[in-house]
Amino acid sequence: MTLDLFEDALPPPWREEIAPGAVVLHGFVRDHGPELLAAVQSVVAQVPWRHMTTPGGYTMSVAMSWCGNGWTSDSRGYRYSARDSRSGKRWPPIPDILMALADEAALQAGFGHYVPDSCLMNRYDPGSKLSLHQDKDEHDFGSPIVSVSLGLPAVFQFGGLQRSDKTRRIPLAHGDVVVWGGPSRLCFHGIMPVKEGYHSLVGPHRINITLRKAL
Ligand code: MD6
Ligand code: FE
Repeated sequence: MTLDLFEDALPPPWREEIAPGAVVLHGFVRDHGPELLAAVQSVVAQVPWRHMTTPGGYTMSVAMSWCGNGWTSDSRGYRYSARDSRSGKRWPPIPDILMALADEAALQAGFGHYVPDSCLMNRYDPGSKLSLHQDKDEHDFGSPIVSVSLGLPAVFQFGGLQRSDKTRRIPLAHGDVVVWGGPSRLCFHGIMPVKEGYHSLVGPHRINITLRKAL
């Protein structure tokens, strides 16, 4: 698929390699906020924001929604599934604009064409955070993750393969895209508590969209 949706963002957004296999495309989708937010809202209308419980029994401060292969929980815990185990219905499809964005961003970052099958969305209200974690529930660690930041800024923590490894802090702003794979794919990472603020398009929130190959 060739869409020139993102072409005007190409010359040259500031491309920053934060680790081998992890690239920040600063401002990559800065000019596409309204369409991206509309895509998020169309998904959230079908899969309302929800605060998940961690395996340790904590309620997450981040609210989540998803499309493509989404989360389901059953007696075995959380896992990716094409369907909502409660209703038996498929989760909504990934909007075209997000599929196009994932492909363009993965290409720009040097990973080649990319067809994700899962999209998780996180909404952070001021004070919300995401503790250090690894993304390891996907079946395919060979594919990168494309991560889009919208709304309020945040500080991304990025460490190594051990939880105790030193982390660096990378500021992420509205319109930034992180593409992350290869030797970085299983690195610990998190989001520091989001500061109070108001974004003209998104309001008092940060929204993160991650595109993945999960199944
Ligand atoms: C966030 N992102 O930016 C949380 N995971 O709100 C993630 O946890 C993440 O950005 C894997 C790859 C890229 C990410
Ligand atoms: Fe993650």
